[in-house]
Parts: sequence; C-alpha cells; structure tokens
Amino acid sequence: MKRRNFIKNTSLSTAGIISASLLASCEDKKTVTKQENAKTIKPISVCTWNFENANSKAWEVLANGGNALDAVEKGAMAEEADIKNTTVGIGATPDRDGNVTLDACIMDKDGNCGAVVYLQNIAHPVAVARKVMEETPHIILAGKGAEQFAYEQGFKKTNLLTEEAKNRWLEWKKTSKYETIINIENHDTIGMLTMDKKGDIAGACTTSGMAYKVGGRVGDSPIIGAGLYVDNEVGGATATGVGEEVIRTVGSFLIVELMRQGKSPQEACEEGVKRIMAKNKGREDFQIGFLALNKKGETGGYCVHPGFTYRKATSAGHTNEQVDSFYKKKNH
Ligand code: SD4
Repeated sequence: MKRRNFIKNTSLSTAGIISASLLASCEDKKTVTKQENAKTIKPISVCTWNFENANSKAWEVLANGGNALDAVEKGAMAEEADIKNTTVGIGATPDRDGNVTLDACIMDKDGNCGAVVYLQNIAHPVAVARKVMEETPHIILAGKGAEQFAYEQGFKKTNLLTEEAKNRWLEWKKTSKYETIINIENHDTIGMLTMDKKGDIAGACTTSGMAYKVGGRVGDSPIIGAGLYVDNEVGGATATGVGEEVIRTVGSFLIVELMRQGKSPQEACEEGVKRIMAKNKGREDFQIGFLALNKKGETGGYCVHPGFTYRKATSAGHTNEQVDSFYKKKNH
C-alpha cells in the first residue's frame, strides 16, 4: 500500500471508528438522558414546615400543567392569607412597636427575581415581589416605596394586625424580652421550591421576620441568595430560622453552589448548617432550617435543632418529611 493510500485508508477507518464510537456514545447519552428523565421526579413542590394548605395549592397549579413560578406564588399566598400563621402575612406578629412589617421574594427559572422588604399594610408581599420582578427594572423595593408601588399595582390597603396578635404583643410588652425562641412556635416562615412538568424550577419566600424585632429590621427571607436562591441548571434552596445567621453565610446560594459541585440536596443542606455552626461554636440558642431541591427532583433538609420538617408533594402523594439536625436532643 502506498503511503498516501495508507494514510487515507487509516484516516478513513479511524474516522469510521471515531464516528461509530461517537454514535455509540450519543446513543449512550440518549439512553442516559432517557433514564435520567425517567428518574426525575416532576412536577414537585416542597416548602418549609408542615404547610399542608400552601403546598397543596402549589401542587394543584403544577398538577394542572401550570408553571413553577405561578405555583410558588399561589402556594406562598395561601400561607400569607392564613390568619393562624403568626409569622406570615395577615395575622403575623408585629415588631416591638406594634407594626406588622413583611419581607418576601420570588425567583424564576431565568434568574429573574423580585423582593419587598419592610412592607406594611399589604396582605400579599410575595405577589408584590413578583410585580417588582416583572414590572420594574429593579429587584428590591423597601418600606413606603414598596407600599406605594403595591397600591399602584392595584393591591388593597389591609390592616395586618389582628386582635389576637395585638393582644400577644401587649402581653409581650410587659417584659419586652426579645428572644429567638427556637422552634415552630416562633419560626414558620414559608420558603417554597417547585419544579414543573417541563423541569423548570422557581422559588419564593415570605415572612414577617422575627417576632417583636427592632423596627426596620430585615431578615434573610427577602434577600436573594440568603433566604432563597434558584439556579435552573442546578436546583433551588430556601431557609427558615434566624435570618442574621443565614445572611452571614449567604446560605441558599451556598447550598445551590454545593449542589452544583455534586452534593445531593441533603448533603448540601448539612454542609450549609455546619458552616453556620462553625461560626457559632457552642451556640445553641437559635434555629435554622434549610431545604433544597435539585433538577432530578431530589430533596433534602437539615436544621440546627430537632423539630424542623418540610412538606413535599409529588404524584406519589403528599408528605411531611422529618429532618435530621445538628444537635440531636430536643431541648426546647
Ligand atoms: C427572618 N428567617 O426574618 C426569618 C424568620 C423565619 O421562621 O424564618 N422564621 O430572619
């Protein structure tokens, strides 16, 4: 065989081998993608704590073919409307001066986000946050400006301080002791993550923050990256508990980045709590709960003290998931 022909033949057959193996690997990839898709749990809705009503609302949107963003908004709004929830929306606990001030944010599959902080007299801060995201070039509106914007968008002025909340506040004023009581008694912020039928992820978080907080205080819940973060390539995370500690570690962003590096939602949440505890050696007087969801529909949660749970809805059913904790003994 002449050298030129040898080279030609060799390269042809090599090309043949390469294209055959390329084809094979494409086929493999197709099978893997198919298997992955088959294994992906979607749609799915999860939220912090056992908020049955809110999570069912989000699930209803998803089950009817709705998108992840509508699902988190409707789900979070259900909790805001619940007068019995004392840290979200109407019926929430006021700050130390008796004012109910609300924080919320929302984030979609494209990384768009909106937030309101220190919002008063508006029952659905999460819906206002969505308007900030969709109707303005901004991400965060605060206080009076946020309230004014809400009226312009058609939201009604609402008295958020119920008689019950007012009476509890008057009682609290007798001692005026500010403490971050550890479990659900004082922490029932809703952070919600959903993935729709298409596999797109969205998240929302809404709260009145810490009970009897200093006027003007804003926690982690409306801070993108702290109380909530979504990256549609990877997953989403959200937090509940003492916001100051979550802000210090940019908790939800951290968890999503850990998942990007290959950790499962469970492992990522555990690492998130451990980072916080490393900065608070020996401290036991606060609670934090993280919740995460990845693109496969896997979920995980972890907290500082026992007691945090999260609600999960898939086509397999609706459950309240128990969460493992950094400190194992229930001491509160
Ligand atoms: C905050 N993270 O304002 C909120 C409070 C909370 O359950 O989650 N309560 O710090």
